[in-house]
Amino acid sequence: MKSNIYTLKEVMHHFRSLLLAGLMACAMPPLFAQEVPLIGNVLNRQVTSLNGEWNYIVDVQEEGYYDYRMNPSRNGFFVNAKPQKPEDLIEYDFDAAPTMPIPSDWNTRDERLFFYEGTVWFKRSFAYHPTEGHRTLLYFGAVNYDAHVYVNGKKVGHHIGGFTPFNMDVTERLKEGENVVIVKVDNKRHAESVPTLIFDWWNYGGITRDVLLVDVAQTYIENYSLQLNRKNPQQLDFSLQLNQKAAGKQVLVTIPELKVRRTFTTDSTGSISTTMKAKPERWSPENPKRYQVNLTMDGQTLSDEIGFRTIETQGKQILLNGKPIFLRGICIHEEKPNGGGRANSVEDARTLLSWAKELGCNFVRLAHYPHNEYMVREAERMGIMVWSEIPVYWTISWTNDNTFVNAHQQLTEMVRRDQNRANVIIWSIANETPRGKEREDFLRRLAEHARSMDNTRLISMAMEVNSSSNYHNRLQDNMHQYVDVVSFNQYVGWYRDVNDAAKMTWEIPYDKPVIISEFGGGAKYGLHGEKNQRWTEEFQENLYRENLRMLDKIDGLAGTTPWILKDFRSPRRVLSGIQDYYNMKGIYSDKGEKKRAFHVLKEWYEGKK
Ligand code: GCB
Repeated sequence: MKSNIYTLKEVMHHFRSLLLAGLMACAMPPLFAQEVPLIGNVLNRQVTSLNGEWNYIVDVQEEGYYDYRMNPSRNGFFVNAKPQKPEDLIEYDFDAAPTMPIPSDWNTRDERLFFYEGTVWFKRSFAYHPTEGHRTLLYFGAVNYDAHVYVNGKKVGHHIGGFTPFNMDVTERLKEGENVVIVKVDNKRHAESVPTLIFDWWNYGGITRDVLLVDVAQTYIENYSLQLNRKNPQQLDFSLQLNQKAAGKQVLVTIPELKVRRTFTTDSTGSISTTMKAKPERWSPENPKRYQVNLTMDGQTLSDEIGFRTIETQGKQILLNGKPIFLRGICIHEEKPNGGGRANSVEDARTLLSWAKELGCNFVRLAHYPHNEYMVREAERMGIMVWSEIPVYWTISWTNDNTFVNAHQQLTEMVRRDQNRANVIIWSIANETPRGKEREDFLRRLAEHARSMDNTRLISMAMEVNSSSNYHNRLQDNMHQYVDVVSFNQYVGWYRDVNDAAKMTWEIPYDKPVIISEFGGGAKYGLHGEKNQRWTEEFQENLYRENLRMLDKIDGLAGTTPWILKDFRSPRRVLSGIQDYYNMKGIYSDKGEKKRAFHVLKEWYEGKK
């Protein structure tokens, strides 16, 4: 019988949960007045790019931020001081400092910074001419990991999390003529961060995605969502949010190809939530059809290209537009081919995605964090479905409230940015995380939050199996109840004997589709030998053969995303002559050369079409 007497710890725990739930329910007040909710569809807005050469200063001891007693300094590098008199002592000068192109990562841009994890300051000047009655947002596609942003010497925002966008309204901070933006970027790892202290990819630091000035009206469309209704394929569900609680604003929605032309009026919260009739062709890998959609308010039009599809599950099947589909996938890190560095361009996206296409993929798992917007949009154009993930990974700190708030925010920003992309079918909230009661609490709340923001996509996470005997594997994970698709990683043939593959049996006791979200092994391109010789292409080829045979026996297998498209940089992979700081599990080399396993997987995918 359960006693009604609670320990102090339980009471405190309960209280904390209530407090956090409350905290999450109401939007958290920003620390800086300039921090405003993320705008959607930034790429189709009126923008001025601040990409290009930025001066940078490497600041190992954060001399530019703290004084010698470690108190935040009022006169830090952000004031961009210049000597006024010959005797003035100022021990930094952005304009004399070297430059690097933004977006990029410092690790591959400056040889001295290859392994560097710490603080670097960036500065750029730009000319600005205010437009009467307009507002200006300063938008960052991503900064890894901790960013303090200053405009003309004043702080305008602080953002944590290396893979999602954020923006600030800097209208009042800008002036006619020359302006200066300075960003302090710190990519040190911490136990309470997301991701945490250890992770198997390169911790590329810097302003890794686009920096844009966005011109908007006083009252502007902050974000919107346009989706095909799951139950009624002749109905579109539309919602829109203005930046202000402005009632009575008229928004004209047109979709010329579908002859849709409707005007809606905002309510007292500055929102619209409605439906409209339309009969669009469905977006699918075979027919990645998108429609031009225009939203016009106060004479200004915001356009987008939107695809319409449904994605749902039925028992152990995934249904795209009502029909079962097998997800022929591959995992990808956001890294440029040929020497690494963060990828962030249409060209990078096309290269990586065309390699996946050549393999026969209709699906990619963008691991282990949200990738740049070009990647998602290009995949949508090319007919490739996407699994998008937040970096809740390995030793994540389940009990730290700040960690939860951080993960929650990254999830919000991921969903808000890509909520109109038809190809995004799965939001993933974690990868290989340690079990326990606290985990359940943390991940349940994330899953509920994802669903409350977007109930039109599937939720998953990469789990792990426990073997109940040597060769019998049973997936037993309480989190199954919060996801739509059960996914797990397994490394038979790499972290355990390849000959076990034929003997393995799998039991997934849930009536849900199954994705094997990782399997694979390393090989050095061009290294040949017997199939039992580790690191050879033959070893990896045999591992793939054995694994694919094994996968065919898994009941309810709805797809797989082997690990990984191409070799990628990782500080954990130190074996000289073989790894040299690369994880070698790519089926392409870093240069795009196909290893033998490529052909095995491609052939298997042919059979899954
Ligand atoms: C995993 C992780 C992935 C690693 C991979 C490996 O299970 O999810 O991030 O890179 O294994 O290569 O061991």
